[in-house]
Amino acid sequence: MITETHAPAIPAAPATRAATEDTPIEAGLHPAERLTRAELEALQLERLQWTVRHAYENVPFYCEKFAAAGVHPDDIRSLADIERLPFTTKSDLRDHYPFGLFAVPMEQVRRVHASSGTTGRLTVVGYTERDLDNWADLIARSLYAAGVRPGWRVHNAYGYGLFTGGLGAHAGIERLGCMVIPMSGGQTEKQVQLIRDFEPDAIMCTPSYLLTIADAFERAGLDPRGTSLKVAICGAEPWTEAMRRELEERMDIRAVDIYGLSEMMGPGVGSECVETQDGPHIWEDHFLPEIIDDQLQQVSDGETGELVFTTLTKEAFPMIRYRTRDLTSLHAGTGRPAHRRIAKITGRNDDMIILRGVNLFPTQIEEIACEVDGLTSHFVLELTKRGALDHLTIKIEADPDAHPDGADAALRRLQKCVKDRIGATIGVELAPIGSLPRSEGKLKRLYDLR
Ligand code: DLL
Repeated sequence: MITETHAPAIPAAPATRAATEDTPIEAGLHPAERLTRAELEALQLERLQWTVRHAYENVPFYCEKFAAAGVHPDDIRSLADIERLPFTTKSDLRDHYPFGLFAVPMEQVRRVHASSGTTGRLTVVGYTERDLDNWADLIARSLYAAGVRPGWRVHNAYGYGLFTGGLGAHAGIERLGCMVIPMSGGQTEKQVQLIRDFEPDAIMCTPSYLLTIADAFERAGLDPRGTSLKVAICGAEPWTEAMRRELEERMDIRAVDIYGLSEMMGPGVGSECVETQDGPHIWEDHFLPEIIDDQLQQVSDGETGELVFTTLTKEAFPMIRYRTRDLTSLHAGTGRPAHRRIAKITGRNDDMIILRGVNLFPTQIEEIACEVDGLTSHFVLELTKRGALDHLTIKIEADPDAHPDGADAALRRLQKCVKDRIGATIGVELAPIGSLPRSEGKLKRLYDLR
């Protein structure tokens, strides 16, 4: 039985503020981006109360979990009361495969997406018409924040299909009033050709795939700085400031970070403003973020921990306190002041490597690899066992333009830098140029061979 299908609407922004702050950027802001923090929090509470009741009344899993935790939707009287609710994890999605966590009758579901993850069953998510509408709005808002404007051409190289990247971005590009080039991932030579022939203003793809595309331009004897592209909207995998600098420099573009996950919606849960490039603003009118520590307790803004989200408007697939496994911290908004930002994601707590007591993430190696002269950012990490101990080896390609004799010295600099900055002793090996797998979407860096 469904009592109220729709989440409470966004109140219109007060007319006086819109009239006095109508700078060109302000003019394109969504009303929810003009709210004060207090107005936003009032909206969040109203929507949280709706979501909790919607999940409780329509998904037996939530009803049972709330009962076991001794909490009822009536207990949610303030945003702080969210801590009374139980967490949801990826295994809950797998256990209810395929549609067990859907909160509306299947006739109201207009689309599903799914992700395979690294292990086990697919996890499936669903959307009503209104969910899809909200999603398109959020991508349009994200693109606008990235500096994309109506009338632009946007080359979409996120994968189409069950992955949320391609189709999710697609609808939002059209929603903003842009022309979409629905290229999807792969066929790199063709990507190069279409970027030359169709002259897009913006590109959407993973940061590692953008690097593959830049390489392909160079291989074809073309200058990647000479394209029509002005901005890249990159996400779907962790990437570093060093990688951002490399992409911006090599392609003469601005690279902006877009964050999201299927369980919340897909791309566009948060996005960075091109003016500040200081971490994605979470669109807090649709998603309520929290950061928790190892003991699963909320920590304050500024402190690092695991990111947890509750959907605020999702009809088909509400998620209560979903543990993302992504490690980051929350910070006050800048470009969109009422909406908090997340710091660049260092990694997921399931891809942390513990090497003789030292914790490290593939992104920390990326940061260093990008900085060492004579090497490229094409590398993989191999984890092996030597006797009882774990051993990590980085296999990395040398810069083809650097002097071949310098490669060994560059490798030693890399090894020393990892030791000095991270405190870990790792093995280093040169891989023949062009031998390592190139990204066509999400790049796999770590190979566990233990
Ligand atoms: O990757 C959705 C997406 C598509 C986001 C396109 C951005 C652009 P999933 O396949 O469910 O969804 O993977 C979600 O990818 O929990 C993070 O670990 C990682 N991730 C996504 N965006 C970023 C980002 C899509 N900007 C998982 N920075 C998330 C770091 C990211 N990690």
